Amino acid sequence: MSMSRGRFITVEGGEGAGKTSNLTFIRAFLESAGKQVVFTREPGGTPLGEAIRELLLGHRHTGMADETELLLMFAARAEHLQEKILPALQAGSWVLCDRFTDASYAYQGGGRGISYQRIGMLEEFVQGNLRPDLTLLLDLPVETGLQRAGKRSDPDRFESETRDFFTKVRDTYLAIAREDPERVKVIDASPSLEQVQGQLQATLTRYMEKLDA
Ligand code: Z5A
Repeated sequence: MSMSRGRFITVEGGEGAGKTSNLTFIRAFLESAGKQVVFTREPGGTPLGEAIRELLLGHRHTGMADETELLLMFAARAEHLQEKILPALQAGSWVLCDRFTDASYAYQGGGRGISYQRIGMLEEFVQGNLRPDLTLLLDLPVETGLQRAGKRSDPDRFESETRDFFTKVRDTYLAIAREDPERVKVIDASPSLEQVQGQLQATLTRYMEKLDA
């Protein structure tokens, strides 16, 4: 793609990591730096993707096969890339996405136990060589995250999982970050919101300085 292509930034994290609380901050920070930001989420981001999200998160299909879950994630992603993400990047916008393929490795791979190799095949098939330019991983101990998330009502199909599941999710995210430290920046999400946002600001500033250098 040309040099004027926008940047693709994803935000990841386990239960109660504070994605919602911090995404608004990240978006405002990028906009104040003069970037045109397209804000979106997975699963979802398009009308078809949001319909798939309802199937995935609702409790109507509690016994869904793990493979079905994975394929639905990638079906929503194919639509999202085609309809929203790629056109926005080509138009020079920065795309800020609440979760992306790292979540498939963490939840369907680590959590459900589907092999990373299989997930890699779908990644290749759906994305070709497109990967996020920068991923911000909000990390915190499972226990702290569950306590924070516990204050919300109506847990969705994933939020109803066990501690063991969320531990595997966290470990997988951290393993991805160790393997790809250039792309994935780990943000300690356990201190106050103000301190978390300080880390986010420092990481984004460094990232933009590097691009301009
Ligand atoms: N999923 C998947 O399995 N595979 C895939 O490929 C993809 C997704 C793409 C939906 O995602 C589910 O889809 C997700 C994984 C799966 N399942 N889960 N769980 P989602 O992103 O829409 O759902 P979520 O994980 O529940 O995200 P969320 O709503 O953004 O929640 P959050 O990260 O827990 O953030 P929060 O609501 O901002 O924070 C939780 C509470 O903590 C809230 O009361 C805040 O006020 C509080 N908080 C936040 N930060 C702080 C600090 N620093 N101190 C104290 N309290 C805080």
